[in-house]
Amino acid sequence: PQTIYRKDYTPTPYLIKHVYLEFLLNEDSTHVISRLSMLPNYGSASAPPILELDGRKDIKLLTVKVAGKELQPSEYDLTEKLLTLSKLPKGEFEVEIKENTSLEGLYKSGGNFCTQCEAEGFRGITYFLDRPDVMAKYTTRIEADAKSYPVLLSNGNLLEQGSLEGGRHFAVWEDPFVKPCYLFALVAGDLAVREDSFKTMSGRTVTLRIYTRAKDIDRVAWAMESLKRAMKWDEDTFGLEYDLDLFNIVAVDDFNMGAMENKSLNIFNSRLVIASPSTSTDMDYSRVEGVVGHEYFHNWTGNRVTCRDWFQLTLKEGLTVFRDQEFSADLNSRPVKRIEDVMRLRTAQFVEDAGSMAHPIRPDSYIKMDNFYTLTVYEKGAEIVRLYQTLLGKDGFRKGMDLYFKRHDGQAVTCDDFRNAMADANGQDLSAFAAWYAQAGTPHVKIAASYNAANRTYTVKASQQTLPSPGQSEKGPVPIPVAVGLLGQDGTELPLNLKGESAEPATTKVLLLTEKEQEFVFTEVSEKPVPSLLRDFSAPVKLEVEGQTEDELVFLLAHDKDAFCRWEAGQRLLRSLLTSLYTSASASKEAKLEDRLSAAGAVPDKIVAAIGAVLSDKELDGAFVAAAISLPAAAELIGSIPNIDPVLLHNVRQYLVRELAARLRPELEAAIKRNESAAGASYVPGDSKQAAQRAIKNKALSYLSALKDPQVTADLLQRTRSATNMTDQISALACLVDSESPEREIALAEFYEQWKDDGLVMLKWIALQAGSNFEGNLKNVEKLVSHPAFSITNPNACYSLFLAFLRSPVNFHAADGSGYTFIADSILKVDKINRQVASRMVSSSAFTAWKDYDVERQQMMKEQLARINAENGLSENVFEIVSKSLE
Ligand code: B3K
Ligand code: ZN
Repeated sequence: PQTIYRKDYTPTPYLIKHVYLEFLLNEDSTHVISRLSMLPNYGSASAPPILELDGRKDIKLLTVKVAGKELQPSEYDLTEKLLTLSKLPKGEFEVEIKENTSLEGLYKSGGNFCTQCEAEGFRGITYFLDRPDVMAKYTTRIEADAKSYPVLLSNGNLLEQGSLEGGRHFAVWEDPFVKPCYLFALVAGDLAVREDSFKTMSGRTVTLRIYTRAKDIDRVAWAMESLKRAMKWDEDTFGLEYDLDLFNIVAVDDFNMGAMENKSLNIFNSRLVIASPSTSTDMDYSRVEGVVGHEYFHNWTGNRVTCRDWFQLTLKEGLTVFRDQEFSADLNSRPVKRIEDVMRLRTAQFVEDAGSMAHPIRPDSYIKMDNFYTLTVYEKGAEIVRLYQTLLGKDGFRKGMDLYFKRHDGQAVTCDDFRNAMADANGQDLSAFAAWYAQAGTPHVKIAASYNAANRTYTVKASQQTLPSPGQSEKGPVPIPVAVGLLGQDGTELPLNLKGESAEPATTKVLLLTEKEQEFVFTEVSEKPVPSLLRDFSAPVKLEVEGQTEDELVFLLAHDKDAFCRWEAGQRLLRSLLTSLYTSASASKEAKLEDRLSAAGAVPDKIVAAIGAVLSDKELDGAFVAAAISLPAAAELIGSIPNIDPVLLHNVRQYLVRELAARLRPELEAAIKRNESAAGASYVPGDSKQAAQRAIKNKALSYLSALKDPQVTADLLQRTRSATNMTDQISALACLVDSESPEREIALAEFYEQWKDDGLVMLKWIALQAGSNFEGNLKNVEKLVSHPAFSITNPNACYSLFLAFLRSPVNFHAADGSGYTFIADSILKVDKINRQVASRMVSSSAFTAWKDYDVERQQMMKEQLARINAENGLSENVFEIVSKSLE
């Protein structure tokens, strides 16, 4: 396989002014005619260079014409991946290609034709300059059988449609905006539609349409509502208006990713469009809102201004994730949204950034671009965009965005262009931020602070270090804004004066750490404060606070005004508690875990009381409380404890859950009672208050379920039956599936009977069982693979089953290696069907971070990696990740 390097970028010798495409869709083959108006881009002096059009072996070329003249096969060069034309005319000319295409790029889902071109799928449809810096206008004519494919869609405006002989019909679409080919889309099928409209800030009316299969069409109201809110939000927040008179969303069941932002024709994974209270959880609702927003926001950040090359992917993805995060924060609880985003970053992106696939948000090389649609490019990329806003303020950030669009509308640009727009609009030098784009790994920040009562000064010493990652042994400092507050003994915020700074006192100050080590001094500090550090998670770093005591953390958990830091204080308490429990548990593996831990009086009253106080605080947002009483994920500890035994860690974690549940039982029961009313009220989509009530109630239930009290178990079974919405129903079921009991079997069977005809709900049923943590569940998971509710050709089903299994420490990491073998077998099987799904299975697995585990498991994981690597006909996608993990 060939590695592509960022440093090798060269401008394209030709551009394309206009693309005319004609699709003749048939059941067994699709005939494509493509007419390209070529523009020279090589400078007038030289002779026309060769033109290399990207393609794929499954396209069958019929004829090529250059400037109206058909070429003989001897006059062009055709390989598996390229069609090369030479002896081309000077100036502009037309290339016409006729071919038959296979189902790559253009494929069928549920009987309908659809496309997925990003990153490099367009070359599977026709020979083309398949690179994002070639931006053209497109006209597309589609012809198909009228009965099987009544709906024919492409980008832009409908120009013409009509019927043809033989029961066929056609439609012609024209997109007036230039775009790269990865934003091309076509849909042909039998689809139901729901229509609405949006009036833009300049008074234009935009028609909005959502297409699904007929059976799903009455469940798209929330997606439509989310779309309208997103359109309004982008106008209000960034002054960005939609630019066409039509916006389409099409839902399909077979889709590798969440959704795709094709110009005016978004294609979505159906699980991110279809929602109803009885079939979707609060989490599903907020995902639909977030992703509908995300794809819509791409219209400006991605489509109007796109990426020069794929290494710049974070230019559009990091920025658009940041935009969808802000959108959701504005519409719901901002603090809770921030906490959720940080959790995801820490539990998944930090792991990726420390593993064998670690890469900068702007990677230096790749084998398959599809492998780089990562948490790093997306979520860490969003954090880097957020740094600008933290530093420049919302107004400064907006100025930067305005300048970015003013300079680059209609262009394909780089991450440097974005940073320069931010810098120039604010008259600031942001060149040091380039390091964030170049360096992989999560920086570790250490802070030591001291109070000088005589001088009334508070000195903050900060240092930073980033560990080496593959291909990057030496790393320098990156600019890190650390937002700081200081709390007085009564919990109020002290006014902050920073030495050497003329700004007004404030209760939060941002310290910009640019060196390896730096010192900041606060003056006129009236008393010894408790510091509140990295407020709102002001940078994607790991923070260590020297000398921070349990008492300080308990104090912050009770008093900090910054919701993130308040939550974080609790997480720090629990993280260090889990670490010390784990350490004592691993010291003597023979005795019974429970006895050893409880004999040591292991869970301090102080911590139980602090958690109990949050739980009982009626003033707090229930979603915040639910997050604050949740234990840190195992993923947050793996990597910080060398050679970890993940099963022991799981057992220690479960011990702590039981301990908290037993000692806080009255508080938990009271919280359930207080919030039970949400179950009675009828479900209102997007009502955060209701959702918060469900969140705290269901969190409390999950604590109680750990007690294995027969009464609780009976109550949970009852709840799976009487729930009036999916959030409550699936939460109760989740509480039952982690251990073997008759109630578990009854609840699963009843749930199946109730929902077996709903594919999306069945995905949840599969995931719950596949992720179950009782010993020996692998045999059930193997049965699930041949269950009629599962289909290995459906990407969602694979994610529900295999990715959920990867998250079961007990079974995936089973000491006999059976979980590793099962996953390796499954990866090889899926790779033959869908290489993108297979590579997601590898990259989501602990295989890429085997060095973090105990030596026995390291050995077994390496064996499986080697076995996958040796497979004949392994895809380049899987090869790239497996081979990097073996290095
Ligand atoms: N841009 C698409 C991702 C395409 C994935 C290609 N393998 C979804 C998104 O980020 O909006
Ligand atoms: Zn995106």
